[in-house]
Amino acid sequence: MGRTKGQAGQFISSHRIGIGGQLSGFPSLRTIGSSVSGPSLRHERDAARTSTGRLRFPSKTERLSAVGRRVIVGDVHGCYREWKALLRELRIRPDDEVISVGDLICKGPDSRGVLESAMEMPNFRGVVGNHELRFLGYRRNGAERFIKPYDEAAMEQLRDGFEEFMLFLEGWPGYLDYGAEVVVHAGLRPGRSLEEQTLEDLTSLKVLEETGQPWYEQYRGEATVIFGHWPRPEPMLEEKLVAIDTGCVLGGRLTAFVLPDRRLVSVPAAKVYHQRTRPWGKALA
Ligand SMILES: [Mn+2]
Repeated sequence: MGRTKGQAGQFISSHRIGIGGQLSGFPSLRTIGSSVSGPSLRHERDAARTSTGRLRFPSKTERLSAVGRRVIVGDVHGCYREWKALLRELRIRPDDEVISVGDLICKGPDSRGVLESAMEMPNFRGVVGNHELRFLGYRRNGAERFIKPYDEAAMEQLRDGFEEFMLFLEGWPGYLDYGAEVVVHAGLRPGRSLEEQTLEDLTSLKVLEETGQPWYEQYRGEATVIFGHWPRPEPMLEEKLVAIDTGCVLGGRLTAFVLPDRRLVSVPAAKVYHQRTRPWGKALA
């Protein structure tokens, strides 16, 4: 679905599906080419011959089920058990696309297990979160001087085969643009097109300095933005804004947003893995 110009000229995209979010000076993050099959290819493949020999194309409903669902998962933070439980709950099939909003790793008990599981999935995609970005930074600049206390456990978990994990994370873009929906880790700065967003904002934006308001209160774009990063006790489900970080690692829940039916599915955290240092929903996490 092509998008028209939104207010303040936001989020004009000529691509059906686009990915991106490069920050100049951040060459370690490469964009990958659009690898989501376009609907036309799918239709051709899924067309079946009828008894009269004519090609019969699937109906819209059949097409959606053939193409599979788009399952967008909130911040996992190494909560392997909940990650697996959520995928089980969703009855993930091979043709479903599973998309992480980023922050698959850090703070939780098993960053390695979560990453390995994602790497094995045929239709997995991720957008980069601030924690992945920091690990990619460690790889470039050395971790010693910059490492955060809670990174040490994840570092240890990822030590064996570290480079392979980093190569996997390096392939994640700053955003995924599906036309009617955009997936991003943290936020979009109002008044800028998708292409103009910085990786810093895409992975970390919470509050606008000028107004002290959350970025999404100023969002006037046409696309529905699905994002994580900002833990809250309940997901936010609005027409144009879907927030799905429900603080699993803090003892909350792991939440997925399922398209095309716009359904929220979540599983409870088995325990508090990481102590919450701020009230729910407050900035500066
Ligand atoms: Mn985050």
